Amino acid sequence: MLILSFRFSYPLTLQYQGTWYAVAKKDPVGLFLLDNIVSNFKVEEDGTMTATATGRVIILNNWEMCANMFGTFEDTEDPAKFKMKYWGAAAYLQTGYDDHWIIDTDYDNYAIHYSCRELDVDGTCLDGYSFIFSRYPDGLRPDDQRNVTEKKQDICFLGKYRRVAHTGFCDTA
Ligand code: DAO
Repeated sequence: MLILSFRFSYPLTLQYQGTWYAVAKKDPVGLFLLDNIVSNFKVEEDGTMTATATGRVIILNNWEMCANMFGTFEDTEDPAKFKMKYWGAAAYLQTGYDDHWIIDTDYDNYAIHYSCRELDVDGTCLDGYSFIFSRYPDGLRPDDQRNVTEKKQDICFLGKYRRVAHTGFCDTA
């Protein structure tokens, strides 16, 4: 089991609020969010965390659009490991209920999120996805790269990420 070595509990979650740009993603089977992925985290008055995310998707084989997604997080015994219920603003968008772990963050620059949807018989992850988030749309600071690479290795996803472009596709005027 992966032991998280940073602190993620109230009131630190308050520092986690705000905008995060996905700069890299390891896709699950049946990938959904393609690029221009921007997430916004909020801590509600009762202390629970919620998030919105937008991103370019292609649905019904060929229809390219911007998906508006919502997520709510249920606590587990580990303050950085959540169950995330998510759904789209429209009924034809994906819904799900995934493990959602925050593997590491410094709150101000980078964050690594991980989800394993299906475990293999040997305990490795058969179908999972991961986002590398930055507070900046153009990528991680060089100082954070080494740390993020180490964590990608810890979750056995090293070499499986693709860059997430930000072209303004989902920007509203
Ligand atoms: O892109 O294949 C995929 C996985 C989609 C997960 C969508 C979750 C959206 C809800 C809030 C995001 C918080 C990071």
